Amino acid sequence: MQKKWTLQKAKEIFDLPLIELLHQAQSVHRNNFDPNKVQVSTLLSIKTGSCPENCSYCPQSAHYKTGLKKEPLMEVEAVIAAAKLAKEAGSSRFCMGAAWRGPRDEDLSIVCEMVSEVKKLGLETCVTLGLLENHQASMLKDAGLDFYNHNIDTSPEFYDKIITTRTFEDRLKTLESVRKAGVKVCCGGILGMGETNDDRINMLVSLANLDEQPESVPINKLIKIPGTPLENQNDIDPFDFVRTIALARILMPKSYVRLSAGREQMSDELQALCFMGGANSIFYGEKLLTANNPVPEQDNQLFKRLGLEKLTI
Ligand code: SAM
Ligand code: DTB
Ligand code: SF4
Repeated sequence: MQKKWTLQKAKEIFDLPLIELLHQAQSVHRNNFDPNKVQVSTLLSIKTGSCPENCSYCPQSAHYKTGLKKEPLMEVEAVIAAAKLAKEAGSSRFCMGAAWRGPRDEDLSIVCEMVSEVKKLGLETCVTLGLLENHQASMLKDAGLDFYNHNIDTSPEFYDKIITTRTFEDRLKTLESVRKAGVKVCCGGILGMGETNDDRINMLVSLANLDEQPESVPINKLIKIPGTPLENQNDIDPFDFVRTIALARILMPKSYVRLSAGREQMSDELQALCFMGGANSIFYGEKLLTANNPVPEQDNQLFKRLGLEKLTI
């Protein structure tokens, strides 16, 4: 059983002088990972828009007018073609996302087919489909799924300021089903939604104190989507962003900490500080699910300038 982190201890770490915090995070990182290797995942939205949930940040929620083009569940062949391109571009993991509250079994069977086919290409597989029942997690496991992404998004205290159509506990229940089925967990959140540093710390303590820590921890920076309630949110202080990454590294030493959505709005220097603080994974490819990501040439250039290499599986 791993040790439980207290809020007070986590806060002390978060509040260290920045250089000391980065040093501690980098030391933890080096004890557990090659410091110059970055894991690379590519996303594909396999079902887009019309989501019944009211997540205040999300372009795909049916509650907000974001002008997004809706798309039904993709054909398996088209998904395989996208996965092949991702592999050729150097991605090691392919993550398929659907804008559902949770899947219906009929749809899940099709997603299972996508998972088996993508796995055959030699890629790690990940899906994010919303809330799952135990039997659905097992269906995905049987199809060969490696990771399930399901974010807690923020602290338990701030959660209902952002989403009211499902609870923090609902999310934890799905994470339990995923674990029980033997699928690895990808779970993180979003920064810059108006939460305090205490909320950020609480979110990380919640993740770190799960019975088993998530293997992947995506830290997203809010992409402000016109039409959503958070479209005019103030930006997070970039140093608080870096502190949150560094704290994630220290609290969850063996997890891949992914510098996720929002990199298009970050400077190269800020991204470099995040890698220094222990981030060792990114989303790669010009699109996230529906929003833009830096184009691959730009990321290749950044990796070259920083002497970083893509991790191969
Ligand atoms: N519908 C599923 C769910 O919510 O679990 C899966 C897809 S959902 C789009 C995956 C994650 O993307 C969310 O949990 C959230 O953390 C992140 N996300 C969505 N919109 C975002 C935005 N505008 N900025 C940053 N992250 C965002
Ligand atoms: C995660 O934490 N971030 C990714 C992935 N998991 C599924 C999604 C980011 C979505 C950003 C907004 C969009 O592209 O629609
Ligand atoms: Fe739906 Fe997921 Fe977007 Fe929430 S984050 S509105 S559940 S697609």
